[in-house]
Amino acid sequence: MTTFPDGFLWGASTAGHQVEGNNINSDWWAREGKMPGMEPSGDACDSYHRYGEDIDLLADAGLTSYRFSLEWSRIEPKKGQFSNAELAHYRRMIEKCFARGVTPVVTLQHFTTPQWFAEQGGWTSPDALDLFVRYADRATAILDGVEWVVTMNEPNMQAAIMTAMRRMQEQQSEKWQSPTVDGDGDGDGEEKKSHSKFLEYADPEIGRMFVRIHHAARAVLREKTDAKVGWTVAAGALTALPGGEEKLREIRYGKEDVYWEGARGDDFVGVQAYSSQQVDADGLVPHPPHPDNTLVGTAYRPDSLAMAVRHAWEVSGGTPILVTENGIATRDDAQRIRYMEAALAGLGEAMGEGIDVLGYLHWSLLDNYEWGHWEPTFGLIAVDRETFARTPKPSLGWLGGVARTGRI
Ligand code: IFM
Repeated sequence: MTTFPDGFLWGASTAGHQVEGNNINSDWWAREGKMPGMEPSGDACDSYHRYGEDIDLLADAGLTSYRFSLEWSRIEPKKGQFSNAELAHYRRMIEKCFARGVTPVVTLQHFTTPQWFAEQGGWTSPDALDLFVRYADRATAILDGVEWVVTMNEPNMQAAIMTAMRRMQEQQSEKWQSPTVDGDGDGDGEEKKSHSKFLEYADPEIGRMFVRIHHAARAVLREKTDAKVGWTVAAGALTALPGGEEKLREIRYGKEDVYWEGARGDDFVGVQAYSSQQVDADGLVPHPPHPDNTLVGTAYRPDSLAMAVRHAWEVSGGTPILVTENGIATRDDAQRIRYMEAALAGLGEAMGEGIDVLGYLHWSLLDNYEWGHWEPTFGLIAVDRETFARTPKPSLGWLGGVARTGRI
Protein backbone atom coordinates (compact mmCIF):
# COMPACT_ATOMS: atom_id res chain seq x y z
CA MET A 1 0.00 0.00 0.00
CA THR A 2 1.17 3.53 -0.76
CA THR A 3 0.03 6.38 1.46
CA PHE A 4 0.22 10.08 0.76
CA PRO A 5 0.52 12.88 3.32
CA ASP A 6 -2.36 15.00 4.61
CA GLY A 7 -2.74 18.19 2.64
CA PHE A 8 -1.43 16.54 -0.55
CA LEU A 9 -3.24 18.19 -3.48
CA TRP A 10 -5.33 15.81 -5.57
CA GLY A 11 -6.78 17.19 -8.72
CA ALA A 12 -6.93 17.52 -12.46
CA SER A 13 -5.72 20.04 -15.03
CA THR A 14 -7.05 21.75 -18.14
CA ALA A 15 -5.94 24.66 -20.31
CA GLY A 16 -8.03 27.52 -21.67
CA HIS A 17 -7.63 26.96 -25.39
CA GLN A 18 -8.19 23.22 -25.06
CA VAL A 19 -11.51 23.45 -23.24
CA GLU A 20 -13.04 26.95 -23.38
CA GLY A 21 -14.01 27.26 -27.05
CA ASN A 22 -13.96 30.23 -29.44
CA ASN A 23 -10.65 31.59 -28.29
CA ILE A 24 -10.76 33.88 -31.28
CA ASN A 25 -8.03 36.39 -30.46
CA SER A 26 -5.32 33.78 -29.97
CA ASP A 27 -2.49 32.74 -32.26
CA TRP A 28 -3.74 29.14 -32.25
CA TRP A 29 -7.18 30.16 -33.44
CA ALA A 30 -5.56 32.09 -36.31
CA ARG A 31 -3.46 29.07 -37.21
CA GLU A 32 -6.21 26.44 -37.11
CA GLY A 33 -7.79 25.63 -40.41
CA LYS A 34 -4.85 27.13 -42.28
CA MET A 35 -2.70 24.04 -41.87
CA PRO A 36 -3.59 20.82 -43.64
CA GLY A 37 -4.31 18.04 -41.19
CA MET A 38 -5.05 20.38 -38.29
CA GLU A 39 -8.55 20.18 -36.81
CA PRO A 40 -10.07 23.40 -35.40
CA SER A 41 -10.78 23.85 -31.71
CA GLY A 42 -14.19 25.47 -32.42
CA ASP A 43 -16.46 25.42 -29.37
CA ALA A 44 -14.00 23.03 -27.67
CA CYS A 45 -15.76 21.76 -24.51
CA ASP A 46 -17.57 25.09 -24.01
CA SER A 47 -15.96 25.31 -20.59
CA TYR A 48 -15.93 29.09 -20.93
CA HIS A 49 -19.62 28.81 -20.02
CA ARG A 50 -19.65 25.41 -18.30
CA TYR A 51 -16.69 25.77 -15.91
CA GLY A 52 -19.09 25.59 -12.95
CA GLU A 53 -20.25 22.13 -13.98
CA ASP A 54 -16.63 21.04 -14.51
CA ILE A 55 -15.58 22.18 -11.04
CA ASP A 56 -18.69 20.59 -9.48
CA LEU A 57 -17.89 17.23 -11.09
CA LEU A 58 -14.29 17.42 -9.90
CA ALA A 59 -15.28 18.34 -6.34
CA ASP A 60 -18.14 15.82 -6.18
CA ALA A 61 -15.68 13.06 -7.06
CA GLY A 62 -13.52 14.00 -4.06
CA LEU A 63 -10.73 15.89 -5.81
CA THR A 64 -9.37 18.93 -4.00
CA SER A 65 -7.58 20.94 -6.66
CA TYR A 66 -8.24 22.29 -10.15
CA ARG A 67 -5.53 23.60 -12.44
CA PHE A 68 -6.74 25.84 -15.26
CA SER A 69 -5.28 28.66 -17.30
CA LEU A 70 -6.15 32.27 -17.95
CA GLU A 71 -6.28 33.25 -21.61
CA TRP A 72 -3.98 36.18 -22.23
CA SER A 73 -5.66 36.80 -25.59
CA ARG A 74 -9.05 37.30 -23.91
CA ILE A 75 -7.62 39.53 -21.18
CA GLU A 76 -5.56 41.62 -23.60
CA PRO A 77 -7.25 41.18 -26.99
CA LYS A 78 -5.43 44.21 -28.40
CA LYS A 79 -1.99 45.36 -27.38
CA GLY A 80 -2.36 47.46 -24.26
CA GLN A 81 -6.16 47.09 -24.15
CA PHE A 82 -7.14 45.03 -21.10
CA SER A 83 -10.58 43.61 -20.48
CA ASN A 84 -11.94 43.94 -16.95
CA ALA A 85 -14.88 41.76 -17.94
CA GLU A 86 -12.59 38.88 -18.87
CA LEU A 87 -10.57 39.32 -15.69
CA ALA A 88 -13.88 39.17 -13.79
CA HIS A 89 -14.74 35.96 -15.64
CA TYR A 90 -11.57 34.28 -14.40
CA ARG A 91 -12.14 35.66 -10.90
CA ARG A 92 -15.54 33.93 -10.96
CA MET A 93 -13.76 30.66 -11.76
CA ILE A 94 -11.47 31.16 -8.79
CA GLU A 95 -14.44 32.00 -6.55
CA LYS A 96 -16.25 28.89 -7.77
CA CYS A 97 -13.24 26.80 -6.71
CA PHE A 98 -13.20 28.43 -3.27
CA ALA A 99 -16.94 27.84 -2.88
CA ARG A 100 -16.41 24.12 -3.51
CA GLY A 101 -13.35 23.80 -1.25
CA VAL A 102 -11.16 23.32 -4.32
CA THR A 103 -7.64 24.78 -4.42
CA PRO A 104 -7.10 26.58 -7.74
CA VAL A 105 -3.75 26.26 -9.46
CA VAL A 106 -3.74 29.12 -11.97
CA THR A 107 -1.56 29.05 -15.08
CA LEU A 108 -1.01 32.45 -16.67
CA GLN A 109 -0.01 31.16 -20.10
CA HIS A 110 -0.59 27.71 -21.57
CA PHE A 111 0.83 27.56 -25.13
CA THR A 112 -1.40 30.28 -26.64
CA THR A 113 -0.57 33.95 -26.96
CA PRO A 114 -2.62 36.84 -28.34
CA GLN A 115 -2.48 36.95 -32.13
CA TRP A 116 -1.17 40.54 -32.02
CA PHE A 117 1.76 39.27 -29.91
CA ALA A 118 2.49 36.50 -32.43
CA GLU A 119 2.28 38.99 -35.32
CA GLN A 120 4.90 41.22 -33.78
CA GLY A 121 7.35 38.31 -33.45
CA GLY A 122 6.06 36.38 -30.42
CA TRP A 123 8.52 35.33 -27.72
CA THR A 124 11.53 36.40 -29.73
CA SER A 125 10.37 40.01 -30.21
CA PRO A 126 12.44 42.57 -28.27
CA ASP A 127 9.62 43.59 -25.93
CA ALA A 128 8.25 40.07 -25.25
CA LEU A 129 9.48 40.09 -21.66
CA ASP A 130 7.96 43.48 -20.88
CA LEU A 131 4.66 42.58 -22.51
CA PHE A 132 4.31 39.29 -20.64
CA VAL A 133 5.26 40.91 -17.35
CA ARG A 134 2.70 43.68 -17.93
CA TYR A 135 0.02 41.03 -18.53
CA ALA A 136 1.11 39.07 -15.42
CA ASP A 137 0.95 42.28 -13.42
CA ARG A 138 -2.65 42.91 -14.60
CA ALA A 139 -3.57 39.32 -13.76
CA THR A 140 -2.47 39.79 -10.14
CA ALA A 141 -5.62 41.91 -9.68
CA ILE A 142 -7.73 38.72 -9.59
CA LEU A 143 -5.35 36.43 -7.69
CA ASP A 144 -6.32 37.34 -4.16
CA GLY A 145 -6.33 34.16 -2.06
CA VAL A 146 -4.80 32.03 -4.85
CA GLU A 147 -1.98 29.92 -3.42
CA TRP A 148 -0.48 28.46 -6.59
CA VAL A 149 0.46 30.31 -9.76
CA VAL A 150 2.24 28.86 -12.79
CA THR A 151 3.76 31.57 -14.98
CA MET A 152 4.09 29.44 -18.14
CA ASN A 153 3.14 25.95 -19.12
CA GLU A 154 5.89 23.81 -20.65
CA PRO A 155 8.09 26.55 -22.10
CA ASN A 156 10.24 23.72 -23.43
CA MET A 157 7.31 22.40 -25.48
CA GLN A 158 6.59 25.97 -26.57
CA ALA A 159 10.14 26.11 -27.88
CA ALA A 160 9.43 22.89 -29.81
CA ILE A 161 6.21 24.41 -31.17
CA MET A 162 8.14 27.50 -32.30
CA THR A 163 10.59 25.23 -34.12
CA ALA A 164 7.75 23.19 -35.64
CA MET A 165 6.00 26.31 -36.90
CA ARG A 166 9.18 27.60 -38.46
CA ARG A 167 9.69 24.26 -40.17
CA MET A 168 6.16 24.17 -41.49
CA GLN A 169 6.42 27.70 -42.85
CA GLU A 170 9.64 26.79 -44.62
CA GLN A 171 8.13 23.65 -46.16
CA GLN A 172 4.74 25.05 -47.06
CA SER A 173 3.11 21.85 -48.21
CA GLU A 174 3.92 19.88 -45.07
CA LYS A 175 1.05 18.43 -43.05
CA TRP A 176 0.49 19.62 -39.51
CA GLN A 177 2.36 17.48 -37.01
CA SER A 178 1.63 18.31 -33.41
CA PRO A 179 4.69 18.27 -31.16
CA THR A 180 2.52 16.49 -28.58
CA VAL A 181 1.69 13.67 -31.00
CA ASP A 182 4.47 11.30 -32.01
CA GLY A 183 3.91 10.96 -35.77
CA ASP A 184 0.51 10.45 -37.35
CA GLY A 185 1.84 7.47 -39.10
CA ASP A 186 0.72 5.27 -41.87
CA GLY A 187 2.54 2.47 -40.11
CA ASP A 188 5.78 2.54 -42.08
CA GLY A 189 7.66 4.09 -39.17
CA GLU A 190 9.30 6.71 -41.40
CA GLU A 191 7.18 9.64 -40.22
CA LYS A 192 7.90 8.70 -36.63
CA LYS A 193 11.57 8.69 -37.29
CA SER A 194 11.52 12.16 -38.86
CA HIS A 195 9.15 13.49 -36.18
CA SER A 196 11.49 12.31 -33.44
CA LYS A 197 14.39 13.86 -35.30
CA PHE A 198 12.83 17.29 -35.50
CA LEU A 199 11.74 17.18 -31.86
CA GLU A 200 15.15 16.27 -30.58
CA TYR A 201 16.87 19.55 -31.36
CA ALA A 202 16.19 22.29 -28.88
CA ASP A 203 18.19 25.48 -28.77
CA PRO A 204 19.28 26.21 -25.16
CA GLU A 205 19.29 29.93 -26.04
CA ILE A 206 15.51 29.81 -26.45
CA GLY A 207 15.37 28.14 -23.04
CA ARG A 208 17.47 30.89 -21.48
CA MET A 209 15.19 33.51 -23.01
CA PHE A 210 12.16 31.79 -21.42
CA VAL A 211 13.97 31.60 -18.06
CA ARG A 212 14.51 35.38 -18.11
CA ILE A 213 10.83 35.99 -18.84
CA HIS A 214 9.74 33.55 -16.14
CA HIS A 215 11.99 35.15 -13.52
CA ALA A 216 10.71 38.63 -14.37
CA ALA A 217 7.08 37.49 -14.07
CA ARG A 218 7.90 35.65 -10.84
CA ALA A 219 9.25 38.87 -9.33
CA VAL A 220 5.98 40.71 -10.04
CA LEU A 221 3.86 37.87 -8.70
CA ARG A 222 5.91 37.71 -5.53
CA GLU A 223 5.65 41.44 -5.05
CA LYS A 224 1.90 41.64 -5.58
CA THR A 225 0.52 38.29 -4.34
CA ASP A 226 1.09 35.73 -1.60
CA ALA A 227 1.04 32.87 -4.10
CA LYS A 228 3.68 30.21 -4.50
CA VAL A 229 5.14 30.74 -7.96
CA GLY A 230 6.64 28.26 -10.39
CA TRP A 231 6.51 27.03 -13.95
CA THR A 232 5.90 23.61 -15.48
CA VAL A 233 8.22 21.54 -17.63
CA ALA A 234 7.47 18.71 -20.08
CA ALA A 235 9.57 15.80 -18.87
CA GLY A 236 10.77 13.25 -21.40
CA ALA A 237 12.03 10.69 -18.85
CA LEU A 238 14.81 9.99 -21.35
CA THR A 239 17.23 7.10 -20.88
CA ALA A 240 20.42 6.16 -22.72
CA LEU A 241 20.96 2.95 -24.62
CA PRO A 242 24.56 1.74 -24.51
CA GLY A 243 26.61 4.27 -26.46
CA GLY A 244 23.91 6.94 -26.20
CA GLU A 245 25.04 8.53 -22.92
CA GLU A 246 26.71 11.58 -24.48
CA LYS A 247 23.82 12.17 -26.88
CA LEU A 248 21.36 11.88 -23.99
CA ARG A 249 23.15 14.64 -22.07
CA GLU A 250 23.25 16.86 -25.16
CA ILE A 251 19.59 16.40 -26.09
CA ARG A 252 18.31 16.60 -22.55
CA TYR A 253 20.11 19.84 -21.79
CA GLY A 254 18.35 21.89 -24.47
CA LYS A 255 15.02 20.09 -24.20
CA GLU A 256 14.73 20.03 -20.42
CA ASP A 257 17.58 20.74 -18.11
CA VAL A 258 17.89 24.41 -18.92
CA TYR A 259 14.25 24.68 -17.77
CA TRP A 260 14.69 22.59 -14.59
CA GLU A 261 17.69 24.79 -13.77
CA GLY A 262 15.51 27.81 -14.41
CA ALA A 263 13.19 26.58 -11.63
CA ARG A 264 15.87 26.98 -8.97
CA GLY A 265 14.64 29.54 -6.50
CA ASP A 266 10.99 28.97 -7.44
CA ASP A 267 8.48 27.96 -4.75
CA PHE A 268 7.69 24.78 -6.69
CA VAL A 269 8.23 23.25 -10.09
CA GLY A 270 5.51 21.53 -12.09
CA VAL A 271 6.48 18.11 -13.41
CA GLN A 272 4.54 16.92 -16.47
CA ALA A 273 5.30 13.34 -17.47
CA TYR A 274 3.53 10.87 -19.74
CA SER A 275 6.01 8.45 -21.26
CA SER A 276 9.68 7.61 -21.51
CA GLN A 277 11.96 7.45 -24.54
CA GLN A 278 15.36 6.02 -25.29
CA VAL A 279 18.33 7.78 -26.82
CA ASP A 280 21.08 6.07 -28.78
CA ALA A 281 24.22 7.48 -30.34
CA ASP A 282 22.11 8.88 -33.21
CA GLY A 283 19.50 10.54 -31.03
CA LEU A 284 15.92 9.86 -29.94
CA VAL A 285 14.75 6.34 -30.74
CA PRO A 286 11.11 6.35 -31.96
CA HIS A 287 8.68 4.55 -29.65
CA PRO A 288 8.53 0.95 -30.89
CA PRO A 289 5.07 -0.16 -32.09
CA HIS A 290 3.20 -1.98 -29.30
CA PRO A 291 -0.50 -2.72 -28.67
CA ASP A 292 -0.32 -0.73 -25.41
CA ASN A 293 0.95 2.42 -27.16
CA THR A 294 -1.17 5.46 -26.50
CA LEU A 295 -3.34 7.43 -28.94
CA VAL A 296 -0.52 9.96 -29.31
CA GLY A 297 1.91 7.23 -30.37
CA THR A 298 3.94 7.12 -27.17
CA ALA A 299 4.83 4.02 -25.15
CA TYR A 300 2.74 2.98 -22.14
CA ARG A 301 5.18 4.02 -19.41
CA PRO A 302 3.57 4.90 -16.08
CA ASP A 303 7.03 4.61 -14.51
CA SER A 304 7.97 7.78 -16.41
CA LEU A 305 6.40 9.87 -13.63
CA ALA A 306 8.81 8.72 -10.90
CA MET A 307 11.73 8.92 -13.35
CA ALA A 308 10.80 12.51 -14.21
CA VAL A 309 10.29 13.49 -10.58
CA ARG A 310 13.75 12.18 -9.60
CA HIS A 311 15.39 14.01 -12.50
CA ALA A 312 13.52 17.27 -11.81
CA TRP A 313 14.46 17.13 -8.13
CA GLU A 314 18.12 16.64 -8.95
CA VAL A 315 18.50 19.28 -11.66
CA SER A 316 16.30 21.90 -10.01
CA GLY A 317 18.41 21.61 -6.85
CA GLY A 318 15.65 20.23 -4.63
CA THR A 319 12.82 22.58 -5.66
CA PRO A 320 9.54 21.22 -4.22
CA ILE A 321 7.56 19.38 -6.87
CA LEU A 322 3.92 19.59 -7.86
CA VAL A 323 2.88 17.01 -10.44
CA THR A 324 0.90 19.38 -12.64
CA GLU A 325 0.23 16.85 -15.43
CA ASN A 326 0.36 13.09 -15.80
CA GLY A 327 -1.97 11.00 -17.89
CA ILE A 328 -2.59 8.83 -20.90
CA ALA A 329 -4.37 9.24 -24.23
CA THR A 330 -6.50 6.13 -24.43
CA ARG A 331 -10.03 5.01 -25.31
CA ASP A 332 -9.75 2.30 -22.65
CA ASP A 333 -10.56 3.80 -19.27
CA ALA A 334 -9.44 0.62 -17.47
CA GLN A 335 -6.01 1.22 -18.99
CA ARG A 336 -6.13 4.80 -17.63
CA ILE A 337 -6.80 3.48 -14.11
CA ARG A 338 -3.98 0.92 -14.42
CA TYR A 339 -1.70 3.71 -15.60
CA MET A 340 -2.57 6.01 -12.67
CA GLU A 341 -2.22 3.23 -10.14
CA ALA A 342 1.28 2.34 -11.37
CA ALA A 343 2.32 5.99 -11.76
CA LEU A 344 1.16 6.84 -8.22
CA ALA A 345 2.88 3.76 -6.74
CA GLY A 346 6.12 4.95 -8.38
CA LEU A 347 5.51 8.48 -7.14
CA GLY A 348 5.09 7.14 -3.59
CA GLU A 349 8.45 5.37 -3.88
CA ALA A 350 10.17 8.55 -5.04
CA MET A 351 8.61 10.42 -2.11
CA GLY A 352 9.87 7.67 0.20
CA GLU A 353 13.40 8.57 -0.93
CA GLY A 354 12.89 12.07 0.48
CA ILE A 355 11.69 13.95 -2.60
CA ASP A 356 9.25 16.69 -1.62
CA VAL A 357 6.12 16.20 -3.74
CA LEU A 358 3.17 18.43 -2.92
CA GLY A 359 0.39 17.06 -5.08
CA TYR A 360 -0.80 15.15 -8.12
CA LEU A 361 -2.93 16.80 -10.82
CA HIS A 362 -4.07 14.49 -13.56
CA TRP A 363 -4.14 15.50 -17.23
CA SER A 364 -6.88 15.97 -17.96
CA LEU A 365 -10.21 16.62 -16.31
CA LEU A 366 -11.95 16.54 -19.71
CA ASP A 367 -11.47 14.94 -23.09
CA ASN A 368 -10.31 18.03 -24.93
CA TYR A 369 -8.59 19.61 -27.91
CA GLU A 370 -5.14 18.09 -28.26
CA TRP A 371 -3.47 20.86 -30.28
CA GLY A 372 -4.78 20.12 -33.75
CA HIS A 373 -6.44 16.81 -32.95
CA TRP A 374 -9.62 15.68 -31.22
CA GLU A 375 -8.94 11.96 -31.30
CA PRO A 376 -6.48 11.58 -28.40
CA THR A 377 -8.68 11.39 -25.31
CA PHE A 378 -6.89 12.12 -22.01
CA GLY A 379 -9.97 12.91 -19.90
CA LEU A 380 -11.41 11.61 -16.65
CA ILE A 381 -14.68 12.94 -18.09
CA ALA A 382 -15.98 12.39 -21.63
CA VAL A 383 -17.52 15.37 -23.42
CA ASP A 384 -20.12 15.10 -26.18
CA ARG A 385 -18.86 17.40 -28.94
CA GLU A 386 -22.38 18.34 -30.06
CA THR A 387 -24.26 18.78 -26.79
CA PHE A 388 -21.26 19.31 -24.47
CA ALA A 389 -22.82 16.81 -22.05
CA ARG A 390 -20.25 15.61 -19.55
CA THR A 391 -20.02 11.91 -18.65
CA PRO A 392 -17.62 11.02 -15.85
CA LYS A 393 -15.57 7.90 -16.53
CA PRO A 394 -14.79 5.29 -13.84
CA SER A 395 -11.26 6.78 -13.63
CA LEU A 396 -12.68 9.99 -12.14
CA GLY A 397 -14.29 8.03 -9.31
CA TRP A 398 -11.11 5.98 -8.89
CA LEU A 399 -8.88 9.05 -8.49
CA GLY A 400 -11.48 10.67 -6.22
CA GLY A 401 -11.33 7.57 -4.02
CA VAL A 402 -7.55 7.89 -3.76
CA ALA A 403 -7.98 11.55 -2.88
CA ARG A 404 -10.47 10.76 -0.11
CA THR A 405 -8.38 8.02 1.49
CA GLY A 406 -4.89 9.30 0.67
CA ARG A 407 -3.78 5.82 -0.36
CA ILE A 408 -3.67 3.28 -3.13
O1 IFM B 1 -2.50 18.49 -23.91
C1 IFM B 1 -1.19 18.68 -23.52
C2 IFM B 1 -1.05 19.87 -22.61
O2 IFM B 1 -1.58 21.03 -23.19
C3 IFM B 1 0.39 20.13 -22.27
N1 IFM B 1 1.03 18.93 -21.77
C4 IFM B 1 0.84 17.70 -22.51
C5 IFM B 1 -0.64 17.49 -22.77
C6 IFM B 1 -0.87 16.16 -23.51
O3 IFM B 1 -0.16 16.12 -24.70
